[in-house]
Amino acid sequence: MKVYGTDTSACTHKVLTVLEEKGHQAELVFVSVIRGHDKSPEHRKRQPFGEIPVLEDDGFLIYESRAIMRYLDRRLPGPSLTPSDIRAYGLMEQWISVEQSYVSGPVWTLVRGGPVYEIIRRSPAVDLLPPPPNEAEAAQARGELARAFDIVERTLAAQEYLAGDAFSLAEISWMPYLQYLFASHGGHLVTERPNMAAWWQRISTRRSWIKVGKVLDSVENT
Ligand SMILES: N[C@@H](CCC(=O)N[C@@H](CS)C(=O)NCC(=O)O)C(=O)O
Repeated sequence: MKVYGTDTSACTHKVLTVLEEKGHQAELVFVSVIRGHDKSPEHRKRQPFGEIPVLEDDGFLIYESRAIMRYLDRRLPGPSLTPSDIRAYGLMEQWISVEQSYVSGPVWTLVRGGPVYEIIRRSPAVDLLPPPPNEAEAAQARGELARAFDIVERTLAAQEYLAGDAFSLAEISWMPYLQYLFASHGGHLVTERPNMAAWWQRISTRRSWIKVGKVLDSVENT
């Protein structure tokens, strides 16, 4: 298998974490957003929207990070990351959807206001990038995250993981964004919520995440 992306890309992290959890090796083919690789005709044949990641499995191509997570979980042997109980399964899907609908967007707004984005903006692609948020936009993003995180906090008062009593794809869909939030002066939104802080401690110390969860630290790695 091949994964097209970079080892500091949040969307690619979801795919790499599932692979690690499954104990499966895949080749990471460096396709950099900042260098414009993702918009090349060659990459658009793999991903017509010009984004990363893409998975190639014996000639079969699939894109969209959350679709790839689900594909890999069914495709590969190893511990299942999808609950067998139908209600827990539904909750896993609910929390993946919450991440996509209410969390990743405001996290990126805050990332654009923080040190990681200063690194990204040193790249030649700076003119193609949106500007950092103004204070009103950043405050709105913090408010949106606070609302979502309060809901998570209440959920985690009664259970250890989003879907119930086991780590699942729901955690893997959230972790890359939380990691980037911590790297962008937004970690207090997690740590000031005790249940969420304990959950983050639990999931971010997993062997898979320790290996995968790298935040961009230089323009060379973009
Ligand atoms: N919905 C896509 C989003 C992928 C995405 O946003 N990838 C980013 C890097 S993490 C990217 O390729 N950005 C390029 C761009 O927006 O032009 C997925 O989940 O795979």
